[in-house]
Amino acid sequence: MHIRTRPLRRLVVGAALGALLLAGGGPVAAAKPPPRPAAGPGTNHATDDPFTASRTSWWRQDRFGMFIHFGAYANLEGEYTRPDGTVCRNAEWIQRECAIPKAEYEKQAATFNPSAFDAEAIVKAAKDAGQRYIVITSKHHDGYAMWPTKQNTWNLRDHSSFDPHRDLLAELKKAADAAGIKLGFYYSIWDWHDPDFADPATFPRYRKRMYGQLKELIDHYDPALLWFDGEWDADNPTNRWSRRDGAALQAYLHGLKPGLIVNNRVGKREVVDGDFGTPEQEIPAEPVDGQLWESCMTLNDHWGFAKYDTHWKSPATVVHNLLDVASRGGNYLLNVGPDRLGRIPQPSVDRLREVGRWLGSGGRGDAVYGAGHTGLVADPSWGAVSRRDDELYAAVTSWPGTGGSLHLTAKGPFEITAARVLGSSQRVAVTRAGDGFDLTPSGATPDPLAGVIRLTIRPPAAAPVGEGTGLTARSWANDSFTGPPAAVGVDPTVNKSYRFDGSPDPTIPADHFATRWTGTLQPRYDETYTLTTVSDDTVRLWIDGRQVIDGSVPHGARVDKATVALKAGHRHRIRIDYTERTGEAHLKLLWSSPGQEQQIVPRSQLYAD
Ligand code: H79
Repeated sequence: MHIRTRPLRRLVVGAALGALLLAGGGPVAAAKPPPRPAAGPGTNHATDDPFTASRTSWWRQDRFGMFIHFGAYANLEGEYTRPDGTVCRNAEWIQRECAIPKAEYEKQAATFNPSAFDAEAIVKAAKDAGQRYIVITSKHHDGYAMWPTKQNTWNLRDHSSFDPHRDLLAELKKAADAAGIKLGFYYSIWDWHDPDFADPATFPRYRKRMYGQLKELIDHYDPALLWFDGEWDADNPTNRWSRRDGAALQAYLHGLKPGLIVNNRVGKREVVDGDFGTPEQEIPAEPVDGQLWESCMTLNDHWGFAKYDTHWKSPATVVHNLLDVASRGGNYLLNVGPDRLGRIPQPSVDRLREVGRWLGSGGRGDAVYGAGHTGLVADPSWGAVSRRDDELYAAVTSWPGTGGSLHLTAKGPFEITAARVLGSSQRVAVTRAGDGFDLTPSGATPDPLAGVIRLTIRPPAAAPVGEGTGLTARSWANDSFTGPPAAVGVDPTVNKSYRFDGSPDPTIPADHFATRWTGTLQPRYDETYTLTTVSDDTVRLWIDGRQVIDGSVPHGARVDKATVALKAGHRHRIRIDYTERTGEAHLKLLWSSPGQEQQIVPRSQLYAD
């Protein structure tokens, strides 16, 4: 939002445009300004900061979710016997990878009858595991809809042997609501079944049906989240999903449900796409720069049910993964693949229950729920450390032998005032040692999966929350900062997603503009901060007159970082020069430090000239 605090000096082009609009018809005498546009010049599509918005609050706290891959492919249970008798194995990609003819895949789907799908049992399995949200495939790449969509007949009601009076997604929604579990839907953009998908001439027809299906999902099941996939460039069938398609879809969804959380595959999986990044089958070594994130992972080696796959992860591995993820500020979405009748495999249920037992005893969940990354300590080799308020949770996956200790490397100035092992009465001796602390527990690990030592800390001294109102923003209708600015105001935060059609002001067109932010930046800690910009097309950042980021060669969405020693309460001069040439436009300013988790630099710490 661009708040004007000073009279504007409009460019001639702006005045001419205004005259043109007036001449275009309508009551000229109307004195009221037109409502702010939802698109076009003057629009910023970044409506909030996902790192701190109430919209994303549940998701940031909950940390642990259940992914469910269930579709017509489950009916084959991972094996396809070709006409020549040979067997081809896969799971949710079986139609494509085993080259099953379309007619044949349709024929097998007609016998799909997940009569044993028990929404309450599934929700209970998630709840027992300590999972607080569920994301289920509403439609995978095979295009088969798991609800009675009105857009086509390639769905569970119209093309199966399932009870036509049942609706799995409605059943799951009801059970999830009753248990206080959030429900979201996976939806594949890439569609192998719809004949209109691959051809640019017919794609608009597909898109209309896709928008129709997404509206059905939102209207009928009110999902908390949409998890897109299949956005990448692909052949067989050709996938031309573009960044422009992604921007339009995100705006459409936002219009349908402003509180919706959406993953980055709604666009092209870039740092500016959606609300969160989606590392798949991997855990990033550090917090992901510039965006929230969630690692999705299988419990064996397949997403969909594969009857031959017994390569299950151990409960210890799952717990360790969850602890690693939480300590880096991410979420963990752990998959189950129900069988042809809709039952979660027993080995999955058993493992989930064991993970839940671990999380639910001794208050160990505090190391995960509502906990996040801390820069106060280095990642230890013996486990992972998360922070929740003024407590650190040292999750120990290799507990020391008798008398042995665990070293904690401190990266910021803090004290440990108390230490205890959760779910155990043993004592922990804390001594200063080398670059940090040694923790010496008096006994053996309280649990074979992992033990958690809760450390109460006196955090680094913080200056009070500031009284800033944002930075001065001057914007030009050219990309060279030439002449008088077209708009001057104060921006509470530097958090802009103009995308393709927006700009800083209705008088500034969507291409070839520039903004210069100036004022002061007031940190709350005496620490080395990492200042992060997410930019498209160019950015330059100065702190106290020294240039620390130079992204002046035009580029697509990109992250730049600078480390700068700042002084608590001191007001450091800041200047950001940003330009948009053509295409998409984005610019965000974030910070993090040992005492401060990554966030958009808040308004209270920014002061205008
Ligand atoms: O829905 C799950 C997967 O089906 C989907 N994303 C998760 C959440 C996914 N799509 N692609 N990939 C995962 C990675 C791509 C792997 C591929 Fe292949 C290698 C595609 C073709 C070769 C995997 C292996 C699928 C077929 C063989």
